[in-house]
Amino acid sequence: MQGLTTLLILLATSATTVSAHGFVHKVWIGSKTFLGNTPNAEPTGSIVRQINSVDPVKGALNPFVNCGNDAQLAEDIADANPGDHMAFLWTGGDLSRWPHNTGPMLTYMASCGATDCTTFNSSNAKWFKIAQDGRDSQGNWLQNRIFLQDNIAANVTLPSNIAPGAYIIRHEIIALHLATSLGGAEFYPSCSQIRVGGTGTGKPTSDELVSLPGAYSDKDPGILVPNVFDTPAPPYTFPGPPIAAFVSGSGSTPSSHASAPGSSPTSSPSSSGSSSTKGKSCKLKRASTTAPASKRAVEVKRPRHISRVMRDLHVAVGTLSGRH
Ligand SMILES: *[C@@H]1O[C@H](CO)[C@@H](O)[C@H](O)[C@H]1NC(C)=O
Ligand SMILES: *[C@@H]1O[C@H](CO)[C@@H](O)[C@H](O)[C@H]1NC(C)=O
Ligand SMILES: [Cu+2]
Repeated sequence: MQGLTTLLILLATSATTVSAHGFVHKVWIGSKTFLGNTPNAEPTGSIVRQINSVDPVKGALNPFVNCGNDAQLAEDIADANPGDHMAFLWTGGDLSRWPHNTGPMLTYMASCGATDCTTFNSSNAKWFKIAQDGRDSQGNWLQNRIFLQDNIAANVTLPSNIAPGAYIIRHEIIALHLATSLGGAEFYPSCSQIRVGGTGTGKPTSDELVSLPGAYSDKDPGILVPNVFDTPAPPYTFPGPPIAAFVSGSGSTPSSHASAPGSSPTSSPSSSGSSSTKGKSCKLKRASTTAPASKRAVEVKRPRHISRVMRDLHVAVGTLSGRH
């Protein structure tokens, strides 16, 4: 019994470190870099709407599913062009590496109407989806890449024919390590303000627009996922609407990244080409370089095990302290 207590305390101690949650620390748009404000820090000018806690948003109907915990208007808006490569660097609150590795990453946009977004309250915005990344063809979550290595960001390509205007771009990680139970999924949304130029004509249709909260339910198959740790990886059904049709018609190559082997059509498509086109359009300079293919093959074996450890740590902490 004493041994068990010691083990639980050890687990709880290490879990405090790994479950630091996080926020978007950096955004790249084309060749420009923007910093996000650390939650609760004195804000400086940014395009990223500041949140007040690194903790996950829990519950699909939580108002903070909109843009993150108590998200505030941001002062700045970034210029962007259709087809630009964007990247979102998620870190822990102390700028350590992102602590989660299980679950999808999704990207939505909403028009700020005639405003420049700096005064636009997004709680009633109408959102459309432009990208979603699930698992790669080996069944490994793309989210796991940002967990495994420093300075790996999530990549998104702006639709190449999107109509000009001011938009909120909402990048979201859903962490599923506790999603085997109802209400366990952790939502991490982050909103940035961009002004898209060009002469595109691409717009979502009205039936592709959703509210957030509103687009998700706690019982959605991509949010309550009892089989999330099964091997081989079962098909994954993304929550929310499909990617807006004008996006897949934009000329980017749809990739098969999101679907596990043998997955059903509902589990695809993936990231509207964000994975397949990023190599060409990506201008990022990174401290850490992509691992060679041989090394990557080794890495892809690790995550399952880590997922389980992470889940167990989280469960242990949840049991002990009611966190999460
Ligand atoms: C937006 O409106 C909602 C509901 O009225 C309010 O709770 C929230 O604080 C507002 N957000 C901003 C960023 O002003
Ligand atoms: C984003 O793109 C960079 C550069 O190609 C790559 O190293 C990185 O792994 C990508 N991120 C994800 C999450 O796939
Ligand atoms: Cu967590």
